[in-house]
Amino acid sequence: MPSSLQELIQKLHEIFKEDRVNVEEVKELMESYRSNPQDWKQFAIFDAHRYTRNLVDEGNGKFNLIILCWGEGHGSSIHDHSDSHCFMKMLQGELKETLFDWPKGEDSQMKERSHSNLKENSVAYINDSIGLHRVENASHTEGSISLHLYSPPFQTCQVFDQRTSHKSVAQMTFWSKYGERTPLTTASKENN
Ligand code: 2CO
Ligand code: FE2
Repeated sequence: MPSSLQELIQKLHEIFKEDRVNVEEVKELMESYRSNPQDWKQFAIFDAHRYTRNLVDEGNGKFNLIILCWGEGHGSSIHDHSDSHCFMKMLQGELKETLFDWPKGEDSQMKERSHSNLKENSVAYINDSIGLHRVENASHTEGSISLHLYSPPFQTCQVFDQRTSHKSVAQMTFWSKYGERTPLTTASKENN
């Protein structure tokens, strides 16, 4: 059982040396790490307006490990995961995950398939064959922090308008890398 985030990262590096990903193994390993703010607080940089994506580790090119900080009421749009595995572990607070089917036609409303509330230390998993999701911090009083593993790493995803099913491509950007705020660029769009 990893006793720190550093140890978890080491074990993830070992697992991802293999070409095939065993989803259950990764999920169980991430679940077995008990969140300790001392391990990750240097990466947990919030913004007042939007959830932030903070790069922690590049997994030898096999995965990205990212800490996401969700202020009160912050949420993502409905999005896919660019054919990658997505593991999401709660480090602090709670998040609401809403699942959606891929839209069948254009100009139709996207119906919510199911909801779940992700609690501290739990791990959720999604990929494009499972469907799409929206993730939000429904709390009006507490921030939430989650640790995401994406394999293989990706830089863009598709985002969907719930009312019309229209999709567009969003760039995924980092608010910080290795605990250092990313220099501002002219790119205006952060996250999806
Ligand atoms: N996929 C979103 C992102 O990386 C976060 S929702 O959880 O997968 O910005
Ligand atoms: Fe996601």
